[in-house]
Amino acid sequence: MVEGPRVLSADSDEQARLEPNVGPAPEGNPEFHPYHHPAAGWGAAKSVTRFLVREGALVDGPRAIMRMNHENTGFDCPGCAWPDDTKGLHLDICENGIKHVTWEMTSKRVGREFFAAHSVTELSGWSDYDLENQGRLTEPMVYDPDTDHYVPVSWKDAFEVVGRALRELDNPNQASFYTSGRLGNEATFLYQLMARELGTNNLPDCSNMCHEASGRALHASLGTGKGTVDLQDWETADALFILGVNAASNAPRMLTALAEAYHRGAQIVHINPLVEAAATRTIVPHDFTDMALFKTTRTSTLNLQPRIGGDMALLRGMAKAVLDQADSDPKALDREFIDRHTAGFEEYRALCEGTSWDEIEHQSGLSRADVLKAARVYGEAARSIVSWCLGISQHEHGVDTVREIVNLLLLRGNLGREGAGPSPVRGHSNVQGNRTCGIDHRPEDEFLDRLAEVCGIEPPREHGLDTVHTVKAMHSGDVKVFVGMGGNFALAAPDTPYTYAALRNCDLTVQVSTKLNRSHVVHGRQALILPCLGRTEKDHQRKGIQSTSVEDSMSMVHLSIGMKRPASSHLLSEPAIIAGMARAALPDSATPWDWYIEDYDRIRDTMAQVLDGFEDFNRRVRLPLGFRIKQPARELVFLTPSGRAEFSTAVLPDVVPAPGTLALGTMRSHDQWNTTIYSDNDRYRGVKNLRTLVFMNRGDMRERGIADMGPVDITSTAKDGSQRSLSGYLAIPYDIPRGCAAGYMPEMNVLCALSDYSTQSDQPIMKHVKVTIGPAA
Ligand SMILES: Nc1nc2c(c(=O)[nH]1)N[C@H]1C(S)=C(S)[C@@H](COP(=O)(O)OP(=O)(O)OC[C@H]3O[C@@H](n4cnc5c(=O)[nH]c(N)nc54)[C@H](O)[C@@H]3O)O[C@H]1N2
Ligand SMILES: Nc1nc2c(c(=O)[nH]1)N[C@H]1C(S)=C(S)[C@@H](COP(=O)(O)OP(=O)(O)OC[C@H]3O[C@@H](n4cnc5c(=O)[nH]c(N)nc54)[C@H](O)[C@@H]3O)O[C@H]1N2
Ligand SMILES: [Mo]
Repeated sequence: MVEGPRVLSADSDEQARLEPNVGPAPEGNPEFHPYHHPAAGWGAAKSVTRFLVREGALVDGPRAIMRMNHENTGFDCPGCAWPDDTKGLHLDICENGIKHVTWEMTSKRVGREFFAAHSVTELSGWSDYDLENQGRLTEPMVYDPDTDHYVPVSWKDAFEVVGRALRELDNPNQASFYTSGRLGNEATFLYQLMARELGTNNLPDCSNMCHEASGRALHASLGTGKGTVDLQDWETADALFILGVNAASNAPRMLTALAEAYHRGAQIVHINPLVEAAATRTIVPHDFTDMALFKTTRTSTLNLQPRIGGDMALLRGMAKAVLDQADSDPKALDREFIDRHTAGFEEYRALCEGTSWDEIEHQSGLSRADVLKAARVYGEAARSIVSWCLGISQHEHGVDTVREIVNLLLLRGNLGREGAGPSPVRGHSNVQGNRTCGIDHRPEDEFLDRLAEVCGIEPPREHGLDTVHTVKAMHSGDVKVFVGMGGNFALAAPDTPYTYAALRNCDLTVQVSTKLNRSHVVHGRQALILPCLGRTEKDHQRKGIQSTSVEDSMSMVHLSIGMKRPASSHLLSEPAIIAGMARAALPDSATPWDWYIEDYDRIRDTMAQVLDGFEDFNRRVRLPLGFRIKQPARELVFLTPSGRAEFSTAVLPDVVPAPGTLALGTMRSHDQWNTTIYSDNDRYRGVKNLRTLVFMNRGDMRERGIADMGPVDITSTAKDGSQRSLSGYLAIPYDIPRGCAAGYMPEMNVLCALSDYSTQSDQPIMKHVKVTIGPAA
């Protein structure tokens, strides 16, 4: 593994400034060998050990990991949002969670000497891997334009830089406050309070790129923005449908649930253009006997590979089959449920009848026989759960597709009872809690009313900017101050060069971070790096060690308490940083910012008064497993206009690529966390030492004269006709349907036009980029 920086080998400085170069230098030649081993198990154990050694965390790492995800005594895994196992050994951890924690606990540090030694222009030439790999940030830094270096600044002065910039704005809507889904609930609440007290709802978050579509769809159909099932439901379902998620890499703890489901005889249907590792077999990593005996468990009973974007047609086909079946077998439908709890059934039935099998086959890319296989599983199961992630949401018609999932569930009353319902797999560990606690650019009036009453502020009523529109507004100069509470906005957002230009056009960019990343070197005229405590670290405040709370994918809220000594004595907690900025920006504020920071129980007491479902917050969050936020839809209470669950009736979109073009999905490798790349390997897909790749169907490669592992150029065409390209990528022949291609984010954000967002959710279309691919020129 390289330790020194790798300078980008771009043709020009300008290109180096514009194109991300994310991964580490390859250890060797690119390799591709299809993977035939089970997911998790010993491959994962080996990979973890190598990683602990590399990060110098061999002692602290394992000790911390034993404290992870314990009932209210440890810290919450800062990785994904899969809920914690509530029984057994409490060893509910995974390879990627361990990597994630270890990455935060690294013994490497990036201090003032580092910034003195390297100018920002020099650092912009480093790969993203090398930036993050310098270790933990240790003290606040401010950009000095005269020397082009970051220099140390006191916290007080740093807050004053932010305060002055915000006070001097003509209008509070010239600032935008981004959240990445790591932020705990208490910090989240203070952050939105600061923005709204200032007078703006410009609260973009990573959810705008992630599950915005799911939230909007569930809201429209069921009157709740969240899934309705919990882990116990997963343990009692007869059929699990898993759509558009690479669970073995991105929600590895789901493997345990799948293996248990298989053992009890449940049907497990994976729907994904790629047969991912979770759709094969696993060795349950915390089952020591299985590990010792190399005993594998199947995690799938049926795999279907629709074309990219073909899910809605498949779901419509399944619904059509269920309705056909009902002609001869009335039990195929749950008529009582439909009559009592839903609206719009007859219209939906007519729509299904009017959709031809030809169209379903053409749009899904699956044969009628295959669609019927999935329909049969669904029809025979008394209790079904449908689970999904980005393969469903990051599409033009993401909202319609999630609503189609709900349509299908409603037909057989798969809602509001054990073992049944919709179950989106959320991304970041607290992305769901962020929304619950007020990060929303389109807040509801009732929430603002309560915020006004309890906190004594006058929150703005006008909707704010989301991620895409924040980039646009920075680009045009309408937003002048950007604050990033975590995350790596420069690389996570689409249209990399455009987003870079937008950030560089700001008067001030502020990044609250744990590690150095691209968003620090792509900055505004003034720039601050504010380093914060990580979730694994002890948070000392006046009234003692503080805890924060988080909400998982299944609406469980529990405490997280750090146990490690902070990476540096100069770090502040995220709540303290927010309070510092708020005091400086709002000198006349009546909000007791400092008093809140002394004891987070005080923040929670206020939250209990503002937020639905948080009554008695401080007591309930300290129950052994925390508490579950009420889910009205789960109780068959639908906060929709009709007071019922609403069928939707969208016609099938045309997702079939035009002749000569392909639909490209951007996704994660096994060895990365969003914009953080751990290595150039993608173990379960059989790739080593390579990220600049594109997975293609062999037929599509042959047709274009592309050799196996041959270099290609990729050109995307946006809705507005503009083109973007990447060159020198290697084509990997892969088991993926004709007309489809896939490669890695964030590199491929270069191909995603900012203007190509879904008209249904404003979410960037990251899974259906229209491209042409040919041999490299
Ligand atoms: N280790 C690790 N864990 C993570 C993350 C990480 O980067 N690393 N990121 C976290 C975050 S923020 C999120 S949002 C989640 C993301 O979790 P995922 O949704 O698994 O993320 P992606 O890697 O984008 O994978 C998308 C999956 O959808 C499939 N797919 C693509 N297009 C389609 C389609 O049209 N239909 C169907 N049915 N499938 C399709 C792809 O083949 C791939 O399996 O993971 C979270 N967990
Ligand atoms: N093309 C394409 N683009 C995508 C996606 C895709 O599938 N395709 N997926 C989208 C999705 S789903 C998401 S969620 C976004 C992710 O977007 P972000 O959430 O913005 O990005 P991350 O890579 O998760 O952020 C990593 C950085 O977070 C900081 N960090 C880590 N831990 C902490 C902490 O505890 N506190 C603070 N303050 N900072 C911390 C570190 O400095 C690290 O460098 O990317 C989106 N972009
Ligand atoms: Mo995400």
